[in-house]
Amino acid sequence: MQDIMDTIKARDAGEREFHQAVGEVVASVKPVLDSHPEYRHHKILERLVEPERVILFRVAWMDDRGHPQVNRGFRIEMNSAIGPYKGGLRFHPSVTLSILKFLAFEQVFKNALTSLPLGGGKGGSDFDPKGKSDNEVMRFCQSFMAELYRHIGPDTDVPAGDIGVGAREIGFLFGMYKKLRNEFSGVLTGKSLNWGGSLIRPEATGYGCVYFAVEMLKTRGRSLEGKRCLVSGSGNVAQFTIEKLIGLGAQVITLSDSSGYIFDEEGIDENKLTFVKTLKTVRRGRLKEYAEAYPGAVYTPADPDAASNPLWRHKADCAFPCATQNEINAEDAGHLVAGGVHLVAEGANMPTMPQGVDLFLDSRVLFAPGKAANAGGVAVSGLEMSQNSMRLRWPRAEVDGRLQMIMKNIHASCLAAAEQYGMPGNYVAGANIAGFIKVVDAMLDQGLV
Ligand code: NDP
Ligand code: 2IT
Repeated sequence: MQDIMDTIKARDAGEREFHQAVGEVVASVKPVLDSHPEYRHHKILERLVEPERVILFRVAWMDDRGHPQVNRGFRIEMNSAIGPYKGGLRFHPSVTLSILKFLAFEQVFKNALTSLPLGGGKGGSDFDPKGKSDNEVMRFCQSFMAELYRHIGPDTDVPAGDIGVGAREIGFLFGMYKKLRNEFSGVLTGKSLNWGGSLIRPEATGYGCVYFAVEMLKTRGRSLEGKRCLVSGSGNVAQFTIEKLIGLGAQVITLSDSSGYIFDEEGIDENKLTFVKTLKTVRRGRLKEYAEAYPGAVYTPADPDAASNPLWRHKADCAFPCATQNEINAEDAGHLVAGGVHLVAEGANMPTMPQGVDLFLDSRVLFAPGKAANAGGVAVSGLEMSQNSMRLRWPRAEVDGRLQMIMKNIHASCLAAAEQYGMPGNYVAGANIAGFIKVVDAMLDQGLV
């Protein structure tokens, strides 16, 4: 185990987030390797941590002032043992190879947990859509796809959205793919409804995360009714996490963006959520405006030098981090536990740092790692692919019903795997082990390729 970590630290020097994601999985699957010598014999871990293919390319585009701009584009095709590469595209200035490799690695196990035939991948760019006009975003997306189109396809690699990539970007990317290939296919998911998208895909990650939380609470005879909930982020995942929490009678008292956070003691109701959706998705504004619209709420600007995030200091029952990676450190986790939080479900990918995860597990917090709790998004992407292949569209209730069933099944498989390997109730170990076994057995079946 130590050898693997030493090797990737030397070979992939500086890829901090990738090391973090691999470290967690490697630690979880040790008992599986101990009882399956064939996995070690076939060097399964060594093969898993090496992407099948990494594509890195220049994205040149013209801004509105007529100035050329250059960004970097990436697609990590991590593992195709159980299906075509599948995973989102992230457009954010913080994007690096390390971040996309960690996301692609997590995606492999997450996609296996959905029980759908989806391999793992991730991509994106250090392009920042903030402050760009629609025309600039369109030109960037067209240039990005002018390279990516030769590497993807409905049976090869099917990208979707992630941070900074929503319905607008998917539309521009799809338009360019269709023009270059002369093909109308299910090559991207998260498409708009009237040209191949699936009902419930926009809601899926947030709703799925709450469905997972409901399952965890049931194991202790509890429900979400009347629970005070902390949510971070205010994008796609946060919005629909809040929507489902409100629907199930919980009270949501926080949300955030990269500039600061809102504390609304009275709770975010449906009207306030509609305001947030319009603000963030249509007007692309800053959350600060929430406190101007609702004077009962308090806005606190983000302090990048602070040792901890004050959002996690509010007393609550449940927490749903839905913004980005490493947004809960050990100190934040300590505040959450001290403030009464007994459930944490990760809507974002890897929002909790390893020491925070350990603290939650030691404190018997019901803790759902992102690769289990946020798998509803990619699961409904898988259902969008099925509908595209059949040239059919399922009704809302059908997709939502399938999503609920998938989240229940993921919850059950995590618990069963954790129990089988002597770590009952540990959803981190359970998710890693259940996802790992499915992928590595497929790799062994397919030989050394
Ligand atoms: P969006 O772009 O819709 O929203 C992202 C939100 O997080 C925004 O509120 C944004 O603030 C905030 N944010 C982003 N980066 C940072 C940062 N570095 N520091 C502080 N705040 C930040 O993205 P999504 O909602 O789609 O994604 C959120 C998380 O969920 C990510 O971890 C993503 O990987 C994960 N995820 C997404 C899925 C999906 O289907 N979309 C599926 C599964 C996981 P601001 O408005 O200021 O940018
Ligand atoms: O992290 C994720 O699972 C996503 N961004 C969604 C991926 C997808 O293909 O729908």
